[in-house]
Amino acid sequence: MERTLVIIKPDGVQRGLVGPILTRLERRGLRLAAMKLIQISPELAARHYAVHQGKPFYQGLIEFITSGPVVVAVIEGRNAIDIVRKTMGATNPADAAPGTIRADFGLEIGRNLVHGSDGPDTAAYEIPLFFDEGDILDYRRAIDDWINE
Ligand code: 3AN
Repeated sequence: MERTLVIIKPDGVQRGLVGPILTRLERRGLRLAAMKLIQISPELAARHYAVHQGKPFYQGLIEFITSGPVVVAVIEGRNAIDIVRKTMGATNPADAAPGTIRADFGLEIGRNLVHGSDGPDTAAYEIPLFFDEGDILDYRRAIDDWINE
């Protein structure tokens, strides 16, 4: 099983799309391992988006992600990182395939609703920024055998 960090960004929370976004991930069979509603501090945002430091959109990105509550979650499943990325769609909602979260709910790159770790190294870096190991629950659901062979 693979774990990935998902953030429902301030636009997703403000627009009342927490449920619909989580539903799309849950419906695929992915399992919630941890989740909370928080407001990200500028310091935490800087650590999370460290790779984007110096880029033209960096300041706006930090301001946006800290502008209101977000839902952060650890989501797990087989190939969870790639599956979540494909379910979210391309970074720019204008380029995202219909049926993806970003295409179905968004229009602009700076308001793209959701974040998902982009690889195993990124997930390993991002998850501990938001969760202690003890916050991440290891459990099985009755439906798991109907989702995974
Ligand atoms: P993703 O979230 O799909 O992994 P990244 O990691 O390339 O995309 O970018 C992180 C975030 O930075 C994006 N979710 C988006 O909100 C923002 N971003 C990326 N590129 C741009 C851009 N050219 N203009 C404005 N915001 C951007």
